Amino acid sequence: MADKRQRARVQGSWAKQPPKHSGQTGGALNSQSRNVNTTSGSWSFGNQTSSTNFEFHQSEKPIKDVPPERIIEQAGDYEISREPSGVSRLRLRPGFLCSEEADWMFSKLLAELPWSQKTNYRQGEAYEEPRLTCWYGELPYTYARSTMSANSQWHPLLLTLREAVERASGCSFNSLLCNLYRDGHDSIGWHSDDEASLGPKPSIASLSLGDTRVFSLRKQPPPEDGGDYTYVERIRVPLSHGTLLLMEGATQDDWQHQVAKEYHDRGPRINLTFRTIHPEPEGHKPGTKTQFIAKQP
Ligand SMILES: O=C(O)CCC(=O)C(=O)O
Repeated sequence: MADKRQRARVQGSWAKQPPKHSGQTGGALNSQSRNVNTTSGSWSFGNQTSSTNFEFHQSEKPIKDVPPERIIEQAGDYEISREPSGVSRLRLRPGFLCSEEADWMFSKLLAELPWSQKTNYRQGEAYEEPRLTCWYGELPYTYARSTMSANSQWHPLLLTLREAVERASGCSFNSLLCNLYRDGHDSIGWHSDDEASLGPKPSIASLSLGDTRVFSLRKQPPPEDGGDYTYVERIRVPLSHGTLLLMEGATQDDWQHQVAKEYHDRGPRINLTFRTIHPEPEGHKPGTKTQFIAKQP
């Protein structure tokens, strides 16, 4: 992908072969075409002599630059985009938990939460998520065509953390998705948390414990780019032990996020994402995207 982004800096197109001289008959390798005086370039294959003219034409499309990746690592509130859909904002609080607190909480949650590996579905194919998860909330949560059952047996430490996160963020949360990345090979792919059950413009609070991993965001490309992410804005946010990150406003509409695999050693990391789940409207298919609801009268 980096290579593709690099190559994308140079744009242009090779012109089609110019029209053949009038009166010319036969295929591309007829005797007249062999004698064309080539000024721009020619190719020949073995002792087969053929010539083809090429001219370089600058693309009529404007040359686009690949924006440099932005790194956000200092505490603060960051407006990352402003679109018709609204403002997307990140709020970063490294050291939200001091390291001693974060140390014992990490050990306790690693040992005491009911971690398991979930099976998801993509284009009808089952795959095991490359991380362990568990879910807390009065309502179930469906994503990637598989459902985590409602679980109201909150671990007491998670209730304490929920209160602390609610105080810091000014939001209230009724649910929690816990992720355990066992090592650097565990990951979560590009996605937005935009299931209809999260409601429009959800605020999501993410608390990290354990080894630092990079949380990456990429902007949704404009419709004319047909799903090509080559030129989109990108942000990296290293999430260290005890860091709180809030995603707000239109972030789930206009950006995707991921935690990519890493190829050097990483220790385990727990990520707690506090969310609010709303009951699905009647007749609504669980786990489908927000747009579905937006289209309802
Ligand atoms: O582990 C993280 O920081 C991100 C988790 C995440 O993207 C999610 O649970 O939707």
